[in-house]
Amino acid sequence: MRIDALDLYLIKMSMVGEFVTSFGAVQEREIVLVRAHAGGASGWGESGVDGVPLYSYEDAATCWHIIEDFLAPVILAHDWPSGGLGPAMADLFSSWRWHPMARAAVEEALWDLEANLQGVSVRQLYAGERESRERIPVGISLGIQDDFDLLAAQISEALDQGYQRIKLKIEPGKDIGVIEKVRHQFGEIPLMVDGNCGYTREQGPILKGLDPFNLLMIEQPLAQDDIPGHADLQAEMKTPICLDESIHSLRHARLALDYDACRLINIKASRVGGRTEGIAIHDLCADRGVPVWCGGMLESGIGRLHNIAMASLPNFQMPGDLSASRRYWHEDIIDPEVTVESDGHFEVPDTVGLGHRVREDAIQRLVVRSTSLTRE
Ligand code: OSB
Ligand code: MG
Repeated sequence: MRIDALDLYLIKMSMVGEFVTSFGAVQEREIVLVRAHAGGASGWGESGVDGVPLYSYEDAATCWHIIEDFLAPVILAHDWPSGGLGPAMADLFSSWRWHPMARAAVEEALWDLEANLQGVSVRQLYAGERESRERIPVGISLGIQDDFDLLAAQISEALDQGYQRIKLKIEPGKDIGVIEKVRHQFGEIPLMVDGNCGYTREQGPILKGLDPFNLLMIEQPLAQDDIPGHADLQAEMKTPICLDESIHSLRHARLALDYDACRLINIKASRVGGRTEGIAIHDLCADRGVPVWCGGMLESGIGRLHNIAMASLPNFQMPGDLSASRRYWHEDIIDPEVTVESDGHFEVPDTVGLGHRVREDAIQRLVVRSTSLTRE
């Protein structure tokens, strides 16, 4: 089978509110979308990149370049099997180095294409032989907020909306004091923090100072390339460490678990080069008795639906960063939008493909660059 075309879109979506982390503030996202066509069907994927290389070294321009100049020519020339497009792509590029977010976007489009060709759900393809759940618990990630009253209002609103755990972004100087106040005001709500690599090893005492607050976990406090530092810290803390930025592959996940550098892993397909690798990390963690959860990259509805489908796999044991469309967007590019039920769950679609319609009209209004790549 041949892939007939890959369409690329760069869209700009302005966010409902600014999102602040230890690495910077985001108010508008630059999102690269991919649509793959074959056999009269198509499929959509989204990369986790943004306009500026803050969370990752990739940005929208490198993502576009890698797909257009390197991935697409190989994909369009390849003779594909009639099933398993996602894993086949992972295999095809297994000796190529990095650029996970560029690969993940194309790989997602191939998974959705395949689901549409076969008339099954993306959820069913991601689950394969595994059980998958119809409903998944949902958590929310709240950015750094200088005004505590505003943060408290956001927490109250999230709890009212049913979100089953609250993640707060922290950075040096905006950590222990904030968490102390949150515990004082909200009691034992399911609470965790994310440092986004903002702390040095020397700031370990601050991180250890979070131990008395009974947090579900502390996510990625130290630098992304400091797995041993996280291992030393974990040995001295009772709060479980969860790695995000440090895990770019199955091998990183194995290394981190072997070193006891974390007790949990946040899986983002965009960070690990695609759903095939993400699911392999899910399976490794399941074998080792380590729970995982699904992270987010402020995705539009397309990436969000792929995340929700993947998070239906059995070892996604904790609520993910999978909030409703309206948490980030005035208007999402899918119809219907993703909504959270009052008991803090999402229904995982099990109809063909992603299960929601992609709004091409909305994409056309938001697009700043597009191209359609076809065989020579
Ligand atoms: O570290 O998980 C993170 C957003 C952008 C970049 C990194 C992260 C995040 C979030 C929000 O925490 C996740 C989401 O709701 O999409
Ligand atoms: Mg994180």
